[in-house]
Amino acid sequence: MAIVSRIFIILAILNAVLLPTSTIATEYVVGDDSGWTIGLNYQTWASNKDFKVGDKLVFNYPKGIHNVFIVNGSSYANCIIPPPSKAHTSGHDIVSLMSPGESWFICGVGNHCALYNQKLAINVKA
Ligand SMILES: *[C@@H]1O[C@H](CO)[C@@H](O)[C@H](O)[C@H]1NC(C)=O
Ligand SMILES: [Cu+2]
Repeated sequence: MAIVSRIFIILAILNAVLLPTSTIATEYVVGDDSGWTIGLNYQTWASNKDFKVGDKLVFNYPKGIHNVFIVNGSSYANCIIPPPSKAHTSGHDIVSLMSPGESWFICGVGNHCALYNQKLAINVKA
């Protein structure tokens, strides 16, 4: 076999092996071991991360103590809680980041958002 076609085959194999890993989705546990709670600064948590479309956020918390709403920018800024039917309440809520741009999340329990800053804003890259 000619050396050129051997090189071609090796490159094709490398491409098949390496390419998917470079586009693999990352799963981020919000707040890491602390989870989704009050008394944490989620902007600090997010600040060293590069979120991209296809990644996932995992919100861990004791069921019933917190919840998760995916909200718009003004709801985030002013802690406007959407209708309860929109809440994620499992205690292990996995949210896929589907579109590029800003994404906002708040807790809708009590005044966790307004008084305890339980809110997260991230920028999702394409
Ligand atoms: C943002 O979300 C809040 C809470 O659900 C809602 O009341 C408001 O109308 C929304 N604003 C826009 C611009 O969609
Ligand atoms: Cu909460």
